Amino acid sequence: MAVAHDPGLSFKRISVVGLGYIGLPTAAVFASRGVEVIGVDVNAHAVETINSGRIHIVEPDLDMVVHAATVEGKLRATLTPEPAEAFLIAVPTPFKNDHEPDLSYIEAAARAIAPVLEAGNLVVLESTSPVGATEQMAAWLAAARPDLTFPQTAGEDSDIRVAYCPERVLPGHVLRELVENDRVIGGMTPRCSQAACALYGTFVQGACVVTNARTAEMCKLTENAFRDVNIAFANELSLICDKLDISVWELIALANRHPRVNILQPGAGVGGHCIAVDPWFIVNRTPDEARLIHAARLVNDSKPQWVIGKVEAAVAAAARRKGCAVSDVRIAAFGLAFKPDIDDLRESPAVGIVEQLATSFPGQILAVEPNIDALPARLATRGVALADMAEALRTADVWALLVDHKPFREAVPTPRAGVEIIDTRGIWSA
Ligand code: SAJ
Repeated sequence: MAVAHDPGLSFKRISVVGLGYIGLPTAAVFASRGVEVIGVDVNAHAVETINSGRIHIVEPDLDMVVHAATVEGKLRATLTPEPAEAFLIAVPTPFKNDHEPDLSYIEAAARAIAPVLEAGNLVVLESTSPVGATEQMAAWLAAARPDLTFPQTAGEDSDIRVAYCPERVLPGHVLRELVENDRVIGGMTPRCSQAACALYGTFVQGACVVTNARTAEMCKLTENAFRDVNIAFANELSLICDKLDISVWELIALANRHPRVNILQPGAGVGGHCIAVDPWFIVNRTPDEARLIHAARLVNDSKPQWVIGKVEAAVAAAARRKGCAVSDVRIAAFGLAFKPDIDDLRESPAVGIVEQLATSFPGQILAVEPNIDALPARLATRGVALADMAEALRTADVWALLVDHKPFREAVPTPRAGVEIIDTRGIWSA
């Protein structure tokens, strides 16, 4: 149910807890709409950087918005929470070794804001979370503040309103998607939802669609699990086609001509901070039921190892053809980021592939990554060299295309005689 924003409810001073990839853009967008925003983070470097009008993360145009918000005095960062009308919690929710969700950051944030909560406040959880996390957060808050009432016991009459409102923005397009995307609002009671709708109505142009907290939690996980399953289908097809000597790129293009078929693209694996993580929150809670979602995770997680096997075979073939030792074969890896046209190397399958190859082929690897100036330490210390595209194409015997960045898509190279190509994205061999 889409809800009209209640003009009677307006927020003049809010607090965003966790100033990372979601919290900082959200804080900046609220501030740009004239709301006074207190950003809270445990990272002193982040707090200092933001207060000086700069940013500590990479996202197009975010630096300008944060700069303007701090200069106008609308955004201020601090290590310690202060009173506010609404609190948005956007802290990490990683998983532990056995894929058990780790809610310790949410617990720490709840305990940190509890002392400054006042009757009438709204607390919104935005972090991607397993089902039940919002109720758990409300329980932590209630335990810390027995003098206040919460929705789990007081229902509609609670002093504090609590809701789950997941972010669903695409890295690289965060500022636009924050404003334009529809927003799922999962209040613990209808009044909690109403308050959260009023809060997001400050800047959201998409619809604010109301449900309960558990459905909203599951909705976020479902969106990313849906994408993971679809990418796994494409990745599995790439393995099948390789075995059957069929071009998977041609196959997918042909199949996608069917009016109800829309297969995604295979790649070197699934990276980033969301799609490779969130489906595990479903599998962990319902292991017997989530069989397809689990299988998709395993398919996508195994793809980098398959690519490494292909590169190793290509190196052996190149050595045979040149009549040289394997250690004399030069390998070029094109792309290190976790997806095209960004500079984010964290949780990137390409980095893992190059790192493992560098152990097997020390001093033989050139990495071409047009979006960075220096290699991460885990590659530099293993003897990988950062090269430009022309040098890598001129000198390498094996070309491993790992990420389809724009420069690679736009300048499709003509292979030198004998060059071995492993094209994980189908742009140089399709
Ligand atoms: N990938 C493929 N083939 C494809 C599409 C993607 O191999 O056809 C790979 C990418 O190369 C990358 C990984 O999947 O390694 C994830 O990239 P992505 O662009 O699919 O997603 P993210 O992680 O950047 O952002 C996702 C988005 N979720 C969905 O599209 C359902 C975004 O809207 C979410 O807000 C974000 O996760 C999040 O924060 O949860």
